[in-house]
Formats: sequence, structure tokens, C-alpha cells
Amino acid sequence: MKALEGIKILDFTHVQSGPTCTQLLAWLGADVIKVERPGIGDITRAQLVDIPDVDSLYFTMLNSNKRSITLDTKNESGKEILIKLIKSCDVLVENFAPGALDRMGFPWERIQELNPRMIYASVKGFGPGPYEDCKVYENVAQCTGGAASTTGFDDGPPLVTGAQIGDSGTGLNLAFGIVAALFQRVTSGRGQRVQAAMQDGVLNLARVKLRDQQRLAHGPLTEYPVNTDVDETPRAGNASGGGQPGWAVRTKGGGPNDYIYVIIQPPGWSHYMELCSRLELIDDPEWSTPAARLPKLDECFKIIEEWTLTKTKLEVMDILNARDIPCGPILSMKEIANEPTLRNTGTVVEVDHPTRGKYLTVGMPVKLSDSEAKVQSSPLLGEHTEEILLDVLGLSKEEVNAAWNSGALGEPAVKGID
Ligand code: CAO
Repeated sequence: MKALEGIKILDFTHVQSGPTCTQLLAWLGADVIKVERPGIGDITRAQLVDIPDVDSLYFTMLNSNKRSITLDTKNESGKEILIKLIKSCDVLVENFAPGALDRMGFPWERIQELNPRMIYASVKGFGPGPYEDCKVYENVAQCTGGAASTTGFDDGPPLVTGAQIGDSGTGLNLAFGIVAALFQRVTSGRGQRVQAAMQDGVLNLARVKLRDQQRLAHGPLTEYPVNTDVDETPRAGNASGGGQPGWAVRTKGGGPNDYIYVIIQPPGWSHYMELCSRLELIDDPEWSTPAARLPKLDECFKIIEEWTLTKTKLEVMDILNARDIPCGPILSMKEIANEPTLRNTGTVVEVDHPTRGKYLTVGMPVKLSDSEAKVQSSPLLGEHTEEILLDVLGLSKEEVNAAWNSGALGEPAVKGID
């Protein structure tokens, strides 16, 4: 028995933010029915294609454990089937451009009428306001949510990060909202609207930068290794900008990822200075306290780097952790793909796909002791169309054939069951 077993999700998501959410729900045991446009499907099936005529990694890594039905929701028979699906499912999730579901003829009021227990969950770029009708992709959200203005180096342009905090971050928020709404439904008996805006999701993750914006009213941000004469939270390079000074220092090897992120906390100072053979700085009042080090953190990290350059990043990791000093080697994706621990915990998983063969993907990032998440392949386009019509909606074979003939499910001539 899985945590969400018995819950049916009508999945109208595409690209990344929405699929992240429904994939999490599928890993928790929900039956996720992905509705896709006949012949086309989720646009990412054919984006960044590495193997011709095979679903892209973009798609397969976001849609595992789901079932796929092709349904033209603008076709009259398609709409009838959609109504039946709305009546049979617990949650409808979508991340269309604003208003798309309304234009299909299914605004929230109608969905509530059809199924008062339905939870209707959406990702949009922005919440209500002047930008609510805008289409949004990942980097737009990173820029409008405050992450880009605070990422990068002080003397360079704003930068976006490689972590998909706008898409996957908002997908996580939406999944959390859906699970809470399912819990509330147990007592209220009613569904509800759940909305997550990508701008809000990014800002939520960037809250410490909003904290620093307010601290500026009371003086310069001395923890930032940059010009402090500013009235907006600056870009901090690799500095933490917080209570624990840190920096990415070079290590032996000289490669683009031969770096380790080191943190200087008061108990670690004497250990660092021993390792760096600078015993005289351990008790020197010019260096021995956080306040004394603050104005010369760059010099502190230079001293530490002279030592880290004599070791590999993993050697430094071992030596510092043995002394309880937090640090993080900069791991490349190549290293992560081959990291045995991540494979053992199911954080990186090898999956067998019917047309692609074996590939790596990420697994459930939260581990539940009573609800193991087994990552399965993503569905082929329309792979479960008939199965869903028969098993979920209880249609007869004749009704399924009629649906094929109507064009609601895709090319009418070539399909049909006996
Ligand atoms: N049957 C019939 N029509 C369907 C269908 C189906 N099964 N599935 C989708 N469609 C239609 C939609 O109804 C819509 O038609 P209209 O424009 O006539 O209303 C159309 O397909 C395209 O949908 P879309 O506007 O959502 O897609 P897009 O490629 O133009 O925009 C995106 C993509 C992501 C910019 C937009 O969906 C969006 O802003 N979503 C909200 C924010 C979000 O999630 N962004 C994350 C993207 S990942 O970086």
C-alpha cells in the first residue's frame, strides 16, 4: 500500500513545472492519468531529442509512473470523455497558459459543478495582478522571483542558476498543496482550488535575499565580499552572505570542477590553521575571532586555498569532515551519475524504457518508510488510452470504438478494439 494509493489524478500538465508535481504524486502511489493531445502529446516528448523517434530524456525524466491517454479536448466527443474523467478523478492538475482550460469550456465553476470533491490545482507564472495572463518559463521566474538579481558576481551581469527552482520548485509546492487539500477533503468533503505561482515559488526559495534587503536599511552588509555602498541586495559571488562565511576554493587537479566549498565557523578556525601550518594565526587577535576575520575573509580563504590546492576535493572532504567542518566538493553531473551512494538510496535510478532502453533519472527526493517509491518508465504517447477508457470510465468496447471513430482519441481509421 502506497501513501496515495486510490487517488486518481487527471494530469493536464506539460513541460516541467506541472509534470514534476504529478510525478511526485505518482511516486507516492497515485494513479496519474496524463491527458495528451493526439499525435503530439507533451511538447517535451520531441524536445532536445538525443535518439531519433524516441521520447526525449526531458520527457522521460518528468513523467515516470504515469499512464497516458490521448484525448482531443476540443472535439465534442472528447469533451464528453473529459467530463467523465472529471467525475471519476480526485485531482485535476494543469499548467497551461492562463485561461486555456476556461477556453476549453472547463472553468473552475464548471469543474466544481461536475465534481464537488475535485481538487483543481494549477501552476501559473504569476499570481493575480498585472502579469497574471503572461506565459512563463523557468528563467523568467528566476528573474522575476529575485533569484537572478542576487546570483553571480558583483561586477558581472545577473545570472540564472542551473537548478530549476522555478519549474521543479513550484511543482513541489503544488504537490504539497494538493496533498494538504486531499487531507482537508477528508473532513470537509469538498474539493478546492490550489494555485502555485512560479514567481512566488522562486521568491520563497530566495527569502534570505529579501532578509538582506531589509537589513540594508540599518547599515552595510558586511558579510558580502563586495562594495557595501548599495541600496539593493547585491550579488554575492560564492559567498554565503549569511552567518557562516564560505567560499569555493580550488583543489588539486585544476579541472573546471576541482573546487570545494568550505565554511569557516568559530570551532573550525584552529583546525584550518593547523592544516594550513599557520599555527600563529590561531590565537592572534587579528585573526582569531569571527569579527576580526570578517573584513579579510578573502585573505582567510586564500590561506585555506594554499592548503586545499595540495589535495583532491574528496581528500579535503574527508580531512575536514573528520574535524566536523562542513564542506562540499563541487560535483559534476558526470560524478553524480556514477556516485554509488546516490544509486543505493534511489536518488539516482536506472530505468528501462521500451524504446529508449536504459537511462538514468532522479528518484523520489523524500523517503517514506511505509511507501516506497519505485521509479518506472514514462508512458508512450497514448499507451493507456483504451485501458483508461475501459477500466477507469467503465466504457464498453463499442463506446471505445465510437470514441476512436469520432476522432476524439486520435487518428480514427487505424484504431478500434474487438
Ligand atoms: N486537446 C486539445 N487541445 C489541447 C490539449 C488537448 N488534449 N492539450 C493542450 N491543448 C491546447 C490548449 O488548450 C491550448 O490551446 P489555446 O491556446 O487555444 O487555449 C494549447 O494547446 C497550448 O497550450 P499552452 O498555451 O499552455 O502551451 P504553450 O506552448 O503556448 O505555452 C507555457 C507553454 C509553458 C509557456 C504555458 O503553458 C504557461 O505559461 N504555463 C504556465 C506556467 C508554466 O507552467 N510554465 C512552466 C513551463 S516549464 O519551463
